[in-house]
Amino acid sequence: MNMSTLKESIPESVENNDRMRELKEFEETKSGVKGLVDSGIVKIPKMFIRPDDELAGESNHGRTNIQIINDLKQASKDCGFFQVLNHGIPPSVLDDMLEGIRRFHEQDAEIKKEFYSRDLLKKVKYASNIDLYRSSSANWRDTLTISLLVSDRVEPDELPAVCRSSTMEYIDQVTKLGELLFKLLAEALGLKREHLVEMGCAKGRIFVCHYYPACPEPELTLGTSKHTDPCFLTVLLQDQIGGLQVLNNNQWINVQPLAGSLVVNIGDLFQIISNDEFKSAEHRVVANQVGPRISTACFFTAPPKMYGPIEEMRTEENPPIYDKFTEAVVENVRSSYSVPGGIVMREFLCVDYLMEGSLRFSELCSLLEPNRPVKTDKLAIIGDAIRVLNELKSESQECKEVNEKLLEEIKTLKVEKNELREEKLVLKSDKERIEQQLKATTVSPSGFVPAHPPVYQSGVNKIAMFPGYSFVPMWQYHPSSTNDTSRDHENIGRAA
Ligand SMILES: O=C(O)CCC(=O)C(=O)O
Repeated sequence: MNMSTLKESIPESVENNDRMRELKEFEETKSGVKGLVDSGIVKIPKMFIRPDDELAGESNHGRTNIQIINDLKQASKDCGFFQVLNHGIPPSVLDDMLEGIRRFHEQDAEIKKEFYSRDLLKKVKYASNIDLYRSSSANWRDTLTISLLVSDRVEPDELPAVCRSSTMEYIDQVTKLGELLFKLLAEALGLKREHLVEMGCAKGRIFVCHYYPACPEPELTLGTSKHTDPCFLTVLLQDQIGGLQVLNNNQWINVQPLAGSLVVNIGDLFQIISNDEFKSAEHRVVANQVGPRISTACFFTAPPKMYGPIEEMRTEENPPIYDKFTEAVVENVRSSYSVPGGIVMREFLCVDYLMEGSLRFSELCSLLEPNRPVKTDKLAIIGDAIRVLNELKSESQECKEVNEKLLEEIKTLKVEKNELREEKLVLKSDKERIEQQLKATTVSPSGFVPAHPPVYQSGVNKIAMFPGYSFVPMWQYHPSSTNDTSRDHENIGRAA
């Protein structure tokens, strides 16, 4: 190989001058990697350090990518929980995050109170027991929640000042790790590496930053009650106190804190889309006389759309166990139980249950009692349906009776209307006749007075010939002593 071919063999992508200088210096030592070791280095040079996603996915201290994927697969199938080391997040980022949470919870109560809220739409809030009003007993725990569901960014000044920079850094690092885990888990399911990320599984994130104070009577309560996570995947950072337990083969197993590690567990949505290949396991945190214990869980969840077992996970031997459902259904079911819905939710979404009409029952329940938690007790729903049907039936009977009365009234009004119409016709023809008579009266040359009942005016010896006409003198009274009528027949002509 001559010099020109050697030059050409330097990859084109190596544009960065620093990197080129580092490579050349290394080359010039002509001592290789052994030379580096012999020189006594304690940190490996930058040129050997691979990108984050390759680090966790490929190098892994002598274990091949295939081995890692197989281990992930096994753990996700058997137990749904595993711990990761060499994940690429520097230990200082983990320590700072835990320290920041401690500072938040231990700061002046008045400052902390400004964040106290149960508003679901609030991005950053603090409260004791997220499910305080829904659970049967409260947990010995307070939580600062940072939700990146509605918007996938949080601005530094939205975070409490005491944990601002550590939290920003941790969110950033865990987001990247989450994407890497989804890629590896997709491969573990035999899917395309990008499949789950493209589905949006890593998009929505909720960080819950727990503070478990030392408890004077730990045997009487719990730090976190038994549940499964209603998300795709959870990445949990815990301090060294311990207390997290996972249920495996009906036994509570301690998840021993390992310095620098992160605990990962499969959530309900992952169990559903993997068609039960992966398990969403129940877990809890016991209360402790020693404390405080600090932990932070990042729930990876997804935007609302239809989910169901992934096409590739359904085969003839592996028919879908769950039907398609929307996040809204999940939310509905979840909200009817002590948060989170977990196993009940998965069972609710099971095809078998759907076949029995569970979903229909849930729809019926929402119709009967909108804005109330959905019941799953079918008998209770049927009871409600019967009650509402009876109410509707008696309302409909009342409506029928009112309707009949109204019809009757309409009939009477119609008859009255017809009578009025006839009367109107009679009046109209009367009017026309009178007008004609009137016309005839006005044109009569002989002073013909129309035949019409005279109108008498009391006390006046005059008669009104017709309404509207002036009174016409018809006769005058003369006492008989002054009037001689004996010759009237000669003096006055015969009446016409
Ligand atoms: O604090 C822990 O270790 C676990 C917390 C947890 O299970 C949860 O937030 O869902």
